[in-house]
Amino acid sequence: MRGNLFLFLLSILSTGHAAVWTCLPAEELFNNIDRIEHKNIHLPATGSIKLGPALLPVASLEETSIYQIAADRPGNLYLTAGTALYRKPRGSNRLQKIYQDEANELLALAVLPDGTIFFGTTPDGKIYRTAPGGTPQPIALTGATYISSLLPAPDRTLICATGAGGELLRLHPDGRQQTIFTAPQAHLTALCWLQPGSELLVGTAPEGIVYRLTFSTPDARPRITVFYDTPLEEVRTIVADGRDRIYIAGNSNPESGGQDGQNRPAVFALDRAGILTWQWSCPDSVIYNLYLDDSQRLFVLTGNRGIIYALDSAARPAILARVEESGITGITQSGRNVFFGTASPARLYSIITAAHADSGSLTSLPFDCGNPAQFGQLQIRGSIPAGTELVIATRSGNSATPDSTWSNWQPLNRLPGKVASPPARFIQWRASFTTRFPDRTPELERVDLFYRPVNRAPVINRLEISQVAEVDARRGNPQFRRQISWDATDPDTDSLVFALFIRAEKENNYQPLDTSLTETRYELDTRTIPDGWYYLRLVASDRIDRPFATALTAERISAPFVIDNTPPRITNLNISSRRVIWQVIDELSPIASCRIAINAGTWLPLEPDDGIYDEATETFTYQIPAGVEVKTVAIWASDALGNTATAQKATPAR
Ligand SMILES: [Ca+2]
Ligand SMILES: [Ca+2]
Ligand SMILES: [Ca+2]
Repeated sequence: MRGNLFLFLLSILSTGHAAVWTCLPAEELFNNIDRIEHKNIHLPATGSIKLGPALLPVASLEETSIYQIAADRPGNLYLTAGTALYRKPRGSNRLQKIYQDEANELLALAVLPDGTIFFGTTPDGKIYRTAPGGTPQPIALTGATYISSLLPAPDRTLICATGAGGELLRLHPDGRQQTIFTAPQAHLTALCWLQPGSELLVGTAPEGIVYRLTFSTPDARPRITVFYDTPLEEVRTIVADGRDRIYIAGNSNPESGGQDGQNRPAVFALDRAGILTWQWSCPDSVIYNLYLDDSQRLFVLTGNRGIIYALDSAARPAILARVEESGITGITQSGRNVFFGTASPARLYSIITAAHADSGSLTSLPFDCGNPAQFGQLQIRGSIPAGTELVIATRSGNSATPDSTWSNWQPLNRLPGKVASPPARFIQWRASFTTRFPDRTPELERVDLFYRPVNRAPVINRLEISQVAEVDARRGNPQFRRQISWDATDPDTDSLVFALFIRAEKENNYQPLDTSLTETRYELDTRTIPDGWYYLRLVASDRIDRPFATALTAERISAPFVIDNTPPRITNLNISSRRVIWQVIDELSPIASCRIAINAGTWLPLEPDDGIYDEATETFTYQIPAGVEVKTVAIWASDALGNTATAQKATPAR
């Protein structure tokens, strides 16, 4: 295969505020397979996704589960399913039932190269033998209730793992039966030759111990040591690669509090000395079987999602295949084909690991842009060899989970290309792989999708003009320069520019004070403005950061406020022998304070006749103390904005 690597470099987009959703499908989807749709995809935990192996359904069975599958040298296949034994002749997809038990399950199966079949029945504990082309004959009654595993030995004897007495039996061709080991555990669950004839591994339950039995001669009692004590309850299966690597799969008992991570099913890789190289924790609820393929990949057959994982020599996992059935139980090689069987329901498949399925697809998780967004370019990193195709389609919607309100899938015409999905908050892609050559597949390592959140308008939270403090008004400190200030934000963190306007209460139109403010304050010199009541209008715009067509504004009108730069008037000042009387009148504002000085003396504070400074006209009366002869009177008054007035009067000469 020519490794055409199309590297699509990211182009630099000039759109302001473009964001990119980068998805590494392997990393993100391997652990989320229950949230995505995928079919015929090889999905590793890291790296590239590609077409999975070709899977072919061969036959459906009426039983619930296939237990074991084995093949003879010519390539005929044998399988046990429930209480039945089937044969699939080489080259035919028709299953022949060759044995049907009345009540017992056929958990254990062994097939010799010449087609001789052994199977064990549970719970009656019998072992049957079938010569090639013959009918099954019982050859042993073990007395055990479980026959869980049968393993032919090089000396033509048969090793039988049983329960619930934990007995390991050797069955001789003449029918002689010999107990070679009785484990302290109730169940012997798995058998594997470490060295055919002389070193045997025996898995057990419920303590998950694997024993090593060493035979000096076939008839001698074996030397027994513990090969490995797994932290799990059940040793399900043991596989040796014939060199120095042994794989043990174990399950925890779900009733003893498994499934919390620590007690997940696991695969342990050890060397011949029993030293652990790695262990892999399986995300599924049970491991049914292990299988080493020709390239030393380890297949892990699991339930209850119908997944076959492939582990490489460093325990890096990939989802190799997934079927509709909930469990994958038995597996064997026959010629160049590998066959596996399922449970719930029982179906036989062939899997061609050297060939890719001709099509497959996978969806991403929906991506949340945070707000409605418009979509731009989609780019991939991967390879699309000649004769293969990779089509990316997208759909969008405003609900976190895609439903009927989402847009339809719309494919991109080319890669990289423009996403056709309408603006929405969530988006999802689907990659469809096809190939015309079984040895070629597109690969997909990374997807980048550009989007731009739809512009949102600024928000003005406050608009105020400074007031003259009451204490300043009383002291006669007017403020001609008034501070206008505001708070404004943009939800997209756009830069804002402000326009400030003023309008007299009696007029219709606002007059601009400044239309390109970038600070959030403005000093208003009121001396250029006639007295009266006014409103302010502030317009905030994000046009600095947004193209004209999409820029948005917000506006706010202030509370009415008064401008008054005219002092009050002091009128009707009259002096008699007993008292001084006068009025203070302002055109616009309440009077704030008034003082009197007699004969150029100290300024004395006064209250109005009605006792409260609350009107634009206040009347004052000053009682002249007894014995004081008034020659001059001075009056000082201020209005609510601190504008001041004075008046003086002398008494007429007598
Ligand atoms: Ca904005
Ligand atoms: Ca005034
Ligand atoms: Ca008053």
